[in-house]
Amino acid sequence: MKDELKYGTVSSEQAMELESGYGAHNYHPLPVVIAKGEGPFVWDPEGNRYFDFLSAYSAVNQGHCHPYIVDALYKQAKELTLTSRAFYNNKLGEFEKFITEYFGFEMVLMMNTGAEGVETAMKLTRKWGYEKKGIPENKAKIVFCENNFHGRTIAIISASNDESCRENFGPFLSNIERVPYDDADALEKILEEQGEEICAFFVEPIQGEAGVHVPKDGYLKKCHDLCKKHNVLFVADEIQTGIARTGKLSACDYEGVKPDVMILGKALSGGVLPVSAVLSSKEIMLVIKPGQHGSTYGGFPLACAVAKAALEVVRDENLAEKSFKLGEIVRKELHNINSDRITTIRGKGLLNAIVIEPRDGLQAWDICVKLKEHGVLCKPTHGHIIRLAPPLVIKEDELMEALGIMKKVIEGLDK
Ligand code: IF1
Repeated sequence: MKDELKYGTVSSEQAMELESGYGAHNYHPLPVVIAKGEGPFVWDPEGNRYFDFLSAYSAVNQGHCHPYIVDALYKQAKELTLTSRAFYNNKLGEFEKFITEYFGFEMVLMMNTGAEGVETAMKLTRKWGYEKKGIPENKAKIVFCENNFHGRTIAIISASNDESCRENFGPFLSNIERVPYDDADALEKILEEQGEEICAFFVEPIQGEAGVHVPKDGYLKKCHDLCKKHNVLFVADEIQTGIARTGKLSACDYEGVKPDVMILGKALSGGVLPVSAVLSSKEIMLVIKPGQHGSTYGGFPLACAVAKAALEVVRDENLAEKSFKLGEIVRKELHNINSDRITTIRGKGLLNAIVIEPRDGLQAWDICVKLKEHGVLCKPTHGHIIRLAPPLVIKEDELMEALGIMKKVIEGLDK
């Protein structure tokens, strides 16, 4: 009898074979296996160390396995993990007060994944549209942006124009409109034409998946004001841009915009377990009555303990200020890379991306593989864009070391 592999002792080779043999092929991971994480670093089973420049798509802003967050998980896990909302528990109410005061809203509805947060916001804004705005039954429309990414449920991909997210998953939801991103005039036009039946406008303050597209200054403010004028709810999806990632607590803070509804996820729990939150006002939130929406794990005691600790880390370690300062260093150093393969550098705080011109058969993917071989992990999005998003706890000298590796690898392509 072949020795059963003790769980977690597999080699990189074995880990990749096992995933390929037993797991759905719904991802195409970079050929690297992670066995341990600490701060901005991860290690493979063979002990090689890498800088993590993806941060699990901005879910690990506080760094891998942050001791304060893991300790909160450990303490709560020994006390009480899950009650369901059939009963009260001693953690949810305290956390709801904490998070609403932390972000400046009146009420919160806790869910688990980001997609569930977006779905919740879609249901909430529709219900508000019927019961508060007076939109006729089943006529409510929601406006999204071209090239959005809000998750992978059927309702959310109904709003997507990315064929790879939609192919053969139809039929899709109706009453969904899309306008070009970073074009307030296009939003104004649809609001003037169909505003009576539009309940909400959903927007990412920076489009992450589309390639870290930063809109022009004032775009969010203009959209917010247009929504106000047409009695349409402004919904900010801050699942990737929130929690200090872009150099402010929320990306909307750059324009002083307070969304009617804000959706959080990912780093809300510091990458420890899935926690999402929909924040809004009492007037909007209370349209959902008991029994009309929820989830077994939504806001469970373990999530509340972990998320409170994760937010305390963001506050006490000044991660927004760090992200802002280090982000300026990143963009400056990227501009110092002497290679015309890099055609664009963009981002805010520690959410950045470089656009790589494919040449000599070398795509962004190949460059990511070379970077991996030199100890930096990142991944391309949409073929030729490499997103660069290290944990916000990275130290300046560590950041400079990683950027030095990028400079060496990318300049080395043309030597
Ligand atoms: C994948 C992308 C990033 C998000 C925004 C909602 C969600 C996400 C702005 C849904 C999730 C993740 C999903 C993950 C890869 C990653 C991603 F490439 F898919 F688009 F980050 F850009 N709103 N983004 O970015 O949250 O349900 O995943 O918790 O699906 O491949 P989730």
